Amino acid sequence: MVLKSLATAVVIAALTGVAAAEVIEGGLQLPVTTSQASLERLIAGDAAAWSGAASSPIALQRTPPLYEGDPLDDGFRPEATVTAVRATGALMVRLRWADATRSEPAPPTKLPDAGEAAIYKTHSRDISGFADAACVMAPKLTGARELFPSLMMGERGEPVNLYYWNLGRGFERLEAAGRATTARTGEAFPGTARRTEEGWEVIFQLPDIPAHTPLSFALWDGERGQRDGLKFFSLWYEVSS
Ligand SMILES: [Ca+2]
Repeated sequence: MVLKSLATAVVIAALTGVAAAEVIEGGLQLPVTTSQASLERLIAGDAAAWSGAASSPIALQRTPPLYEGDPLDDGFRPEATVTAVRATGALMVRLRWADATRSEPAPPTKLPDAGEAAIYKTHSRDISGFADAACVMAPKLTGARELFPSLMMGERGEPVNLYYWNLGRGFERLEAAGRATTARTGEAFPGTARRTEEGWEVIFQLPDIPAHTPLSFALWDGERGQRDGLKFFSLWYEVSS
């Protein structure tokens, strides 16, 4: 009787296993395809090199306004997809999203100082404009885990790598261990960005991050005044393989 009950339980578990696993895991899955294509072709966005890889829609949230005058959440979320390919010694992540505007701060301008014409004051940034940007966040502790770190840039004891692209600054790895701890490393990493008919396609060449590591994605539209913590962001997606 016990055995039969046990067997029945196993059958029920087998029949409902997929749904149960989804509930228990709780996390979103990021399918990963293994590719024999060269990193050069993948990072160049070569259609044939990426052709076998599945693209998944990214469910995006928006952070609440952080600064006075920041726009309120109007409910808009850009259409976005992620595609991941494991290649020689790297995890290639391609983000595509809709963005009607190519938002780039104006380059620094030199204005004559009020006193002497020979002295020039350089404006380091045009504060009226913000750059389009994107980021892939990964915990430094990679691999399978029961609990995911905080989406707020990790937390103490749970540092994260931020693979960040910005139209004005290019590709740069940042680090953080909690909100407002983001630090620049001065370290660049390979990536490409190009305008598409819909918006942006940005390809990140990440280290060979192992299966089951969670990744989270963030997008900024400079046209909407987005910068720093004001952005679109996703929950954690677990790298499937
Ligand atoms: Ca834009």
